[in-house]
Amino acid sequence: MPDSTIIDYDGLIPNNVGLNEDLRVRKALETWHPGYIDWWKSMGPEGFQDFPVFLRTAIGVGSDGWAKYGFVKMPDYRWGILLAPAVEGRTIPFGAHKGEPAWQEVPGEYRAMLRRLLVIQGDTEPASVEQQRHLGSTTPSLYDMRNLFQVNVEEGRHLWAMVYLLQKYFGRDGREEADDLLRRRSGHQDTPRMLGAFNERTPDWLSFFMFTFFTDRDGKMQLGALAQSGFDPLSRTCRFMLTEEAHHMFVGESGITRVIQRTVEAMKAAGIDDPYEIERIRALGVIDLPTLQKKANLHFSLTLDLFGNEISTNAANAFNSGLKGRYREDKIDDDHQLTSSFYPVLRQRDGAIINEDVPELSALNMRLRDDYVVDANDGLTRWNRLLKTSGVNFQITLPHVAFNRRIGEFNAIHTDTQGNILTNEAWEATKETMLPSTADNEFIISLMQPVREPGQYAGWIAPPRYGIDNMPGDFEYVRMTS
Ligand code: BYC
Repeated sequence: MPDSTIIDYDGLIPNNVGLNEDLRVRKALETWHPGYIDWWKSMGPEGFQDFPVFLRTAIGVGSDGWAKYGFVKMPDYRWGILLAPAVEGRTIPFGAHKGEPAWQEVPGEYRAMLRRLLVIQGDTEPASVEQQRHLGSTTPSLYDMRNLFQVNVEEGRHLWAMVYLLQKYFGRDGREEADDLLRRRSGHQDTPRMLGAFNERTPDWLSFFMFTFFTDRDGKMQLGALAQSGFDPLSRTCRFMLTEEAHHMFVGESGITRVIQRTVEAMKAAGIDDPYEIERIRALGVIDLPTLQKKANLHFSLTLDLFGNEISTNAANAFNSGLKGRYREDKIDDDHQLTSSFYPVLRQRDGAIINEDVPELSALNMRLRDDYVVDANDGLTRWNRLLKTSGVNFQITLPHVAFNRRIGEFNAIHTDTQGNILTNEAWEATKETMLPSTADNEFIISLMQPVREPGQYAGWIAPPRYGIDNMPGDFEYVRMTS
């Protein structure tokens, strides 16, 4: 096994998986590389590909000092294949094979299931880059533009991570899947991305911050569950991806915090106490809090759909076979086989939403979704603390999990944000009080005027508290000359 603490930067593809000695996989990846660069140039960030960006590049896989910062033109970014160090003697942590040595090769009987998980995970990564590709031209600052591009190049690296596993362990069909990952397009009528939320548009920066807060957090939960996998290369891959993922959620959480901060500052300066004086607040050029709440309602509900059906045989099989665990499986104190335990699932029965205990194995999507809701709520607490200390009488809340759903138990009903079931007529009459209306979206878009002077910020968002890598406030994070 190659020494995974040493990263080889000499070849075309930086890696710590010994690509130099693995000629077949190296050749497959080098063959895939030009198609990836073509995809990046045509579907990646629009318009700023030749400008140096202050980016972080992974240079190690240890817990400290794993990245370095420097100016890079995005197409020259060193997309590498990095796995967290192997844990000696690791065993399969859950399911029917619990306690057996972790797999270093694909277990034949689970090949198709594993490939499907890799493809779905891989598909989300380029999808998000495609969704965000137009945002550079309306950036609120160079700092934010740099963060957007950082997120984008790392999603690109996460695609490489899945493509490596496909190419290395799945031969010809892995190569075909890798090619298809570059062929599908977010929102395309004929060749869409695989999961619903990854075909939605990200037309403005508020959507971007909400997406990185809510949808990247699904990434955190799903990668957390895959990091437990008994297929060791997947576990190690996901463990390293999670290191990068933390920054993406920071971008979302701090982005919304800065939006809230600017709004409450402007309200105070104008002597407005009532957050529902929407027109007066909008006239100040900031985003009113009820609109922020509607955006949170939208992005939360779209993201819940990514957890699949509450009751799922796929999820049960993935767990039983040792491929996909629960979030923080290693911290849970039970038998890790779940053959006789039950889990409460929210269901709709005869016009009411009720809790029903079902065999836990079949409820694993629901359990992961529950863990997600707790995690998302933690993030909201920080926004609400800011609102409280600023004296504005408003709190951002998560809507009920049945609200605005397309997948799972609640896909055929309408509810309000409290989970009260609505008739179609009541839904049509009230939905624009709960989800962004066309007018709300137009207002947000009207604020999206680019600001590209170092140290300057659009009027609807406060500057960050700290620079990237301790850089000063007027640092030119993206150099506007090629
Ligand atoms: N849209 O048994 P079920 C990230 C399909 S985000 C469309 O409940 P399962 C990131 C489902 O495929 C994390 N179709 O499914 C974030 C199945 O179809 P088939 C991404 C959907 O497998 C930001 C059928 O419905 N990673 O990393 O238990 C930026 C029956 O459903 C949807 C993963 O998701 C949907 N929303 O659960 C960048 C991890 N939901 O096979 C990146 C890998 C369900 O019967 N994926 N369907 O034709 C999985 O673990 C599971 O496949 C899912 C679905 C949780 C997605």
